[in-house]
Amino acid sequence: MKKEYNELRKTIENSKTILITGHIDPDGDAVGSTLAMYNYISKLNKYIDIILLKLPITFSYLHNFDKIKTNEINLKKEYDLLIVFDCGDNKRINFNIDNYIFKKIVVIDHHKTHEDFGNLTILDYKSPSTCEIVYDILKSFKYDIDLQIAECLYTGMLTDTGSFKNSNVIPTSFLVAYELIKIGVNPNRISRLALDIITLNKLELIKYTYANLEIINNNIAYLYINKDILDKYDDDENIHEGLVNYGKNIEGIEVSIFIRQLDESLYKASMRSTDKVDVAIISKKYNGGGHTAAAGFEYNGNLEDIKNNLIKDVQSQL
Ligand SMILES: [Mn+2]
Repeated sequence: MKKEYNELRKTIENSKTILITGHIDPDGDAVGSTLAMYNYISKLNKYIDIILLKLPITFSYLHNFDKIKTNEINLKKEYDLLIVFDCGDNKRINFNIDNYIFKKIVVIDHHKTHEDFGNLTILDYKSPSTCEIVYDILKSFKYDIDLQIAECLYTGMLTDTGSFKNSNVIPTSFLVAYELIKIGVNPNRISRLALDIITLNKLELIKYTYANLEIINNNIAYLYINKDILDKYDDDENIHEGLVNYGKNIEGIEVSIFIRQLDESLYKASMRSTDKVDVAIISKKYNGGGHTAAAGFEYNGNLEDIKNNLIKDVQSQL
């Protein structure tokens, strides 16, 4: 791994213009890892841009959040380097890279279903978050991580591990968290800002979730929310984030399935599992991706079909 870190370091050194991005519908790990690297590179005397379309305001407490471009208007047409974080395949890059020229593309990711698309890929699918990899990278650079970067990294680690509770957590996650807290990260503050505080609209969606959650065969939880309801309560890009977990935390449930309607016949399915079912395998079947315990995909077609197919897929593993 060290060899790739060195190559990354040299690539950054040799690049005058750099663009940073993450995956579509950026979450805490995508925002945290991109901003951590942005904050690091912005001290190196380079021309640097960062772009995340559909950026959730939840993470606005992070340093230089206001520097993130949320549209392509002021991007250059050509960059020496594009660094893509937390993105499992080229279909999930946050914006359409076809309209730009990049001399080199570096990808830093932790998705089990990763499909290579860069000139240099730093992949560790055992790592619970991309932020944990970025911590490792900055440490290998002998970089003195400051509080601003530490808060970015802690945010991604916290959100991708469900507050260090998910099955993806590894011992080093706690060691890294320990180091970040020593630097000055306040776990209570970040936890409240990133995850705990909810808007009144989110409260309405949680009420809807509890009222409409379907339990199938006592081991699968299913939730569907249509576009009208999502639009009604849409006060942030990631308002739906975490709703899938309400199903997962019910006694006996092995897999929680959450489907939200994006358009007339376009749906986004998210799955969370305990440890019996590998949802990455299921999501791969539908051209999606993810991790063993958390995965998802987009589906164009009939809602009842996808619901029934997913239930069959889950049951075949139980
Ligand atoms: Mn991630």
